[in-house]
This record gives sequence, structure tokens and C-alpha cells, in this order.
Amino acid sequence: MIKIQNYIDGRLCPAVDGGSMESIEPATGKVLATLPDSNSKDVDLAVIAAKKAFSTWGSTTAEYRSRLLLTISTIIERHLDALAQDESADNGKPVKLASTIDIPRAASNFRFFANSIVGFSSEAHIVEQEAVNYTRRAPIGVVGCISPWNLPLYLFTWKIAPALAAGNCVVAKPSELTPLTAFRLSEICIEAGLPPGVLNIVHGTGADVGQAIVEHQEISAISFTGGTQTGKKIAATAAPMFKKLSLELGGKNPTIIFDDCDYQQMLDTTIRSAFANQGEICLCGSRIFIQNTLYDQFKSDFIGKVKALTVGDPQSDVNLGALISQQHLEKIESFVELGLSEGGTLLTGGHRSKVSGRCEGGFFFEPTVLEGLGQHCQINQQEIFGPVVTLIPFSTEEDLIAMANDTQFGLAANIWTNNITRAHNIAHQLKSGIVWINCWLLRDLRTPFGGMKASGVGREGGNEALRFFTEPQNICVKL
Ligand code: TXE
Repeated sequence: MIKIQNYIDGRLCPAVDGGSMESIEPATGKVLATLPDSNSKDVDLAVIAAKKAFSTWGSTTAEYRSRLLLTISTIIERHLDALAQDESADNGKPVKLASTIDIPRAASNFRFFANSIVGFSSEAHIVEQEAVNYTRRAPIGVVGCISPWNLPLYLFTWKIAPALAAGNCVVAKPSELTPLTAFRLSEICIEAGLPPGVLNIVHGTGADVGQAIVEHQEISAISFTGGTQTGKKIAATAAPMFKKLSLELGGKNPTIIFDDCDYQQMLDTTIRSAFANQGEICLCGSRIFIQNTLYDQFKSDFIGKVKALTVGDPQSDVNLGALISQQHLEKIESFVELGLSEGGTLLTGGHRSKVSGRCEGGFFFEPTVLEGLGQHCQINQQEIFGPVVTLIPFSTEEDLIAMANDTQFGLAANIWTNNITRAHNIAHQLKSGIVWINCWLLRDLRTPFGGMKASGVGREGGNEALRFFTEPQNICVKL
């Protein structure tokens, strides 16, 4: 049994009060590891360590920090296979996915921000013959990073890397459902020689550790990725304390398909955008809008491909692994029941998948497609966050845009058409933070990442992240 520990002031340690909890392997339903069930006392210790470390780390050169982050990135790459195995065991995702996406991207998060910080610059504003203004961008101090379970190490490092690169010290909390690779990261930071207290990782529940981080007087900025309800709660606590907030929340993303698209490429990518990572990615396209002239052909070809997807032991070569938890499995199941009670027709899937052998007790669900549900059905409004999509025909662009925008969310969209004028026009009318045209999840780490409306506040990525993790100060010099 793996024994996960907190990482505070450069040392691995149990929770102050000695509490511990279990992390379940989604593919088997069995206990994979124990982790500290920490509370505000552990967060207090982490903040004390981070404050102490900041007095040095906050005034190091960008080159120095960059070199350390590059070392961390290299060590992650060296341990890629072991980390991918851990991520798959902890989350339920196929090892293949973890080794080609999650872990390489965690390494590239560190590499990317190690490089960006060296080239990061700020503005100067000159009033001819009178004054020069420059913007100093200083690190904030101690910042909090809270991440979810769907892309554990990938999203954890997406926050930690820019925070550290910008010169902050961090108190971070991974999801209690997937703590393992965050623990591995603490071991990697020790191996890399990261000074004690620069990064502190406290394990435990959102209610105890997450809340304590958000409420802590000495933590001045919070970067959070997770559910919209949790985001609301965090905003309600942090706003009266005037903390800087970056919230990356849920989505109910439209995939928009016109009959003039590159059909085969669209079909292959739509399978991925619907079901990658068991549909547990905030960027997955769960509402698929198809031009009515193409609807029947798409439906038949798409269903054929969905039926060919394999669900099973994430250690083997499957398309879909296990869902994160028993509770999430039940939630997905109840969404399908809701869809049927709202008048939907089940085209394929809709049930738990039986996987025998080692994975008998795992949380598997079939990739599921529904049709015949109106725009205002709950199933087309709420984030399901699993392998369930709906097909919706459209005839005019006006109708399409009205439907695509008609949810509380506004995270991502993807559009399939070879009419580039139409693609741009639609993209500009969508209330989505990210629009992919003829592709999906084609990521460039320099671009602003995040959503509108209930999908979040602020943007991560590139200079947006470095700006978030620094405090701008205007300095005006009279000439
Ligand atoms: O996420 P939570 P949950 C969506 C998805 C999913 C739903 C609920 O629809 O079904 O959210 O998932 C910590 N103060 N997304 O409940 O709770 C928690 O410990 C501070 C979308 O598992 O939001 C974990 O570390 N922190 C999403 C993190 O918040 C708190 C990814 C996220 O967990 C806290 C995940 C509190 N009061 C779920 N309560 C995306 N945008 O990608 C919990 N946490």
C-alpha cells in the first residue's frame, strides 16, 4: 500500500493531527493508497514555511528559478512511465493516455514557464520630455493552488509552474481523489533541490484543506480548477478578503458540424472530443450540433464508431478506462435516466460496463449517445462530465448560435466547416473562452485559457498566468 505524505518546508510528513484517509483505485474499487487527512493546522505550517522561503525565493533571478524548473521538468520526463502508471491507477484513465498526454504535458508546463519567465517583460509608458512610467511586476508572495482529479498532475503543474516561475511560494492541494502524482512531484522537487518551503503540498479534503487555503489571511491569490459550485463557494469566501482569483470551472461545450466539413477528420476528432478521458475533461464537446442535411449520415457513422470503442482495464490498450468514483458513476447513470425521462432516445450505451478479472469492482460506463432532447432539457444544460453526449440537428446559423450560447457555461467550442468566413463569424458570436476550428484540444501554452460566464473568471496560460501571479506596480519618474 502506498503511503502518501504532505510536503511541507522541504520535508515529507504526516498530518499534524495524524488523520489519514484512503484513495481508491477506480479500475478495481480497491484501496490504492492512504493520504494525510490534513486540516487548517497543516495549512498553517505550510504557510509559515512558504512565507519564510519567500524572503529568499521572491528575490532570486528569473534565470535561477528557470534552471530549477527545467530540472524538475527533466526529472518528470525521466520518470514518465512510472508516473503514467501512477496516474492511471489513481484516476482510472488509460495508461496510454497518461503516458502520451498527462505526464508529457506536466513536464512541458514546467519547461514552458521556465522559458517564459526569462523572456517575460513589462510595459513602459513615456510622456515625452516629462516622465517615464514603467510597470514593475513583483511576485505576490504566498499563493494557493487547488486542482481537480480529471487531469491530476497536468492541471496541478499548470498552476504551480507559473506561480513558482514568477517568484511566488506556493501552498498547493491536489484533489483528495487523485493525490498520488502530486506526492510523486514532492519527491521530484526534493530530488531537484527546490529550496524548502518554496512549494508545499497539503493533502486532504476540499472542506478542510481547500477551505483553509482559501480562508488563510496570508495567502493573497487563489488559482482554482474544479466544479462551478465549488468555484462559487471559493469566490464568496475570497472576494471580501480582496484576494486575486483565477477560476477555471465547468463547461457544456458545443461541437458544431456543417455539411461542408472535412468529414473523416471531423468524425475521428468528434469521437475524441466527446469521449477522451471518459468525457471527464472540461473541454469535451458534450452537445453535438449537426446541420440537418448531414444529420442522418453523421448519426449512423458516429454511432458505428462509438460502438467500436473499447472500455476496460486502463492498463490495457482501451479507449475508455474507469470513471473517477462510485459516486461519479452513479451521477452519470442518473443523468442518463434524466435524459430518458425528459424524452430522449438512447442511440447507444447508457449502462455500466462489465469488466471481468482484476477490474470486476471498477467504475466503468459505456460511451453513451442520446438524441431528441430539446435545448432546455437538463441534460443539455448541466455539465455531466462523463461519457454522455447528445445529438442536436440545426438548420440555420441563427438557430445554431442561439442554442450553442444558451447555457450558463462558456468554456470551449469547436466548429467544423471548410467555409472559413462562416467559421470566423460563428466563432465571434460564440460566448466561449476558446474556439477550435477544424480541430479540438490543439493546445498552444502561450494562449489565454479559460472560460466566460459560469465557466470561470480570468485566464491561465502564457503571459496571462504570469500576470496573474504577479502584482503590477506603476513607477513614475519625472524627467
Ligand atoms: O469537484 P470539486 P468535484 C466538475 C464536474 C464534476 C463536478 C464536481 O462537473 O462532476 O465539478 O466535481 C477542492 N474550498 N468538475 O466535486 O469539489 C477539491 O478538494 C476549496 C469540472 O470532484 O470542485 C478538489 O481539490 N477547495 C472540473 C478541487 O476543489 C475545495 C474538474 C476540485 O473539486 C472546496 C473537476 C472548498 N470549499 C470537476 N471544496 C474542470 N473544470 O475541469 C472542494 N475543493
